[in-house]
Amino acid sequence: MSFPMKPSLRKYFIMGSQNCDHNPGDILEAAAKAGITAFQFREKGPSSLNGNAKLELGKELRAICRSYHIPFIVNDDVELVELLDADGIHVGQDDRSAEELRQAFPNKIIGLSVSTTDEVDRSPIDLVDYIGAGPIFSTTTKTDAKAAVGLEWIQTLRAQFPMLPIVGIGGIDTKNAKSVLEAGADGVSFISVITQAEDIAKAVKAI
Ligand code: 3NM
Repeated sequence: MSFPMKPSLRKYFIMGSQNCDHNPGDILEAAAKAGITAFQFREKGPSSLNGNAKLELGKELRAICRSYHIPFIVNDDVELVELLDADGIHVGQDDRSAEELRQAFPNKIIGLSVSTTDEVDRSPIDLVDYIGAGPIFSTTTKTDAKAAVGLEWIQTLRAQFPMLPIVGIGGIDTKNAKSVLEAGADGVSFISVITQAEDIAKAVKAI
């Protein structure tokens, strides 16, 4: 199945079990029902799952995305992309190269994180389907996140790449999401605003 890229980035939810204090499947189901437009399975960091437990959770989350017709993107795990027939893969600067991924997955979505001009200069932007720009605001969700780069980073990228699908990430919530779009992003991606929401449907709609 293919997905139109820019509309898919509009409300892009990211989650792994380490972000959840209750059932991840229930959280994703609620978010999908409320209107997220893409999902990234990011099982990473302290207390995340490995091996078969990661695969089993991935199968459950993959099935939810299929039933809501939203792209299921795996963070930095080529084997899992294949096992789950994911719609795409998202990588950071220190992960597999975009060249290698494009060769392995000619028809899947490839997303790449970029935080600085140097990283842009070193990246084969023409080989990826979208870029993740951040952290826009400060975040405590990713323990090794860099310092916040601010909305100016979106404006810089948009000026350099007028047509490229861009999604902002890092510290995005119901109050500041609009400013990220106004700065030129096609969408926002977020973890804690949903995983820690008292009312997931309300939070997705407010974004
Ligand atoms: N990547 P929250 S910031 C996974 O800057 C991730 O590349 C980032 O979580 C980057 O929405 C981040 O809770 C964490 O701030 C986003």
